[in-house]
Amino acid sequence: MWDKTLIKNKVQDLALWGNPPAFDDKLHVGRPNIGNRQHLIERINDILDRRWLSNDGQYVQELERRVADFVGVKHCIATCNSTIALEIVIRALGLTGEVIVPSFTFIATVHPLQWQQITPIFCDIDPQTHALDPRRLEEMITPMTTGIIGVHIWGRPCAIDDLKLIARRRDLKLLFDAAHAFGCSRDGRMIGGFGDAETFSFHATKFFNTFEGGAVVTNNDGLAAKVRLMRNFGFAGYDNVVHIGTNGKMSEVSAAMGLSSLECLGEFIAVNRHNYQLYCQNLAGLPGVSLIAYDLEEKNNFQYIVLEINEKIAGISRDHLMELLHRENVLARRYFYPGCHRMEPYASCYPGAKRFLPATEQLIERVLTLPTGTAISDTDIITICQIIHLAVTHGEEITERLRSIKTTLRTTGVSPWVKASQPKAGKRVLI
Ligand code: T4K
Repeated sequence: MWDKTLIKNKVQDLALWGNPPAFDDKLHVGRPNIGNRQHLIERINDILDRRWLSNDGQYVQELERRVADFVGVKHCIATCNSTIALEIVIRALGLTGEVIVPSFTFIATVHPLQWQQITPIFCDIDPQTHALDPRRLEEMITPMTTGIIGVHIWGRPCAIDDLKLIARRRDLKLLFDAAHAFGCSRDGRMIGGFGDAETFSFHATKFFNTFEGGAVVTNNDGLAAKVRLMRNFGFAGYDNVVHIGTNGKMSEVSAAMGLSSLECLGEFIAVNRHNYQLYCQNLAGLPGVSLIAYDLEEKNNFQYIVLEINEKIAGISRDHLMELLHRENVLARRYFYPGCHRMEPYASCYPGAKRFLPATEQLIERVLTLPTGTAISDTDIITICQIIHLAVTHGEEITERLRSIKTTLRTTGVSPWVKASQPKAGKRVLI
């Protein structure tokens, strides 16, 4: 099935040793999908003609209605990004003291707590799901605990029912960071309607984007009203501030992008699904390399292609594989390394956290995320898989060579990659 003419099929061909990379242009994880360009431009012209650029404009209201309908929730409050959405809803829910969160997540799940002097208590994950492990959760609860934030990491629903049971039993608020999970379902029900509230990210790097943006979604009328107030400084009308608030509003141009992206949502998901299947086919059976599975009975957005590298079996570490791919201009990412508990201010504030996080500590050394989305072609994917095959087939040899080069660099100061800075010979065709 592979196009043999594109293969880098010998270890000595790798860009690691100064050869030209497999790709002339960098392939990014998180390259934005662009929706219907013509409709976007028409909407932007309309915004400019009407001179209504922000503050609960008509496109924001339309996007909120459409997202709420799509997800099947009563309320959607669009925000300027999902970090602010989290900050607002955490405050609106009255969370204080300690809140339980995974460490294996993007830092924006955690900062909104610390930002409001709430202590994040890092709980370990289930190594199978990469999400909060309910079996570890209860032991993290103290009299100071007021809530739990579950993360639907990679768009796969976390253990919603178990978290719900624990939250109910221990009288805790339950919030879901659904930044990755727009368009995903659990038991046929769309993510967005679970817990006290959920938050989405519509950042440029998400498969559905509003340039920057996010939303709080909830079925709780009182909470929705509060979040709406807080998003706009607490204004209840001209000159009438009735609540603490911030500026969390989404702009009209962002909403226009959102509406144009929504029109193409099915297409984006179909492309992501196709890419995922292509990666699955082309990486199948590779020892020590596994691709995370999505439950195909559910709705998925397939926006993350996540590999787990078991160095002992693959013969090459995740970091060496990433380095090798970067040299080929494949900018694979090791999301969510090194874990929030190892980042500041958490590493200094809670230096003992890692004792409770063995599964997290193991996973953060293994995970590698690959490019997908509408900006990448089948040939790109097949070539990436070919490079990974080459790396794993010759894992020990590459590892050994890399180590000795790095030792030379340390001892002599001479860059082993000096050839890489020579003028490029263009894309090479091998065999
Ligand atoms: N909760 C979770 C679980 C999250 O994952 C996130 C965000 C949040 C909360 C907070 O959501 P927001 O407040 O952002 O709405 C990126 C995104 O910036 C971030 O939104 C996302 N998660 C995270 C997983 O990925 P970085 O630091 O990796 O971004 P950066 O600048 O390295 O960009 C990623 C790649 O995308 C690069 O290779 C370049 C490419 N890119 C990026 C942009 C913005 C493009 O090709 N074009 C672009 O316009 O965080």
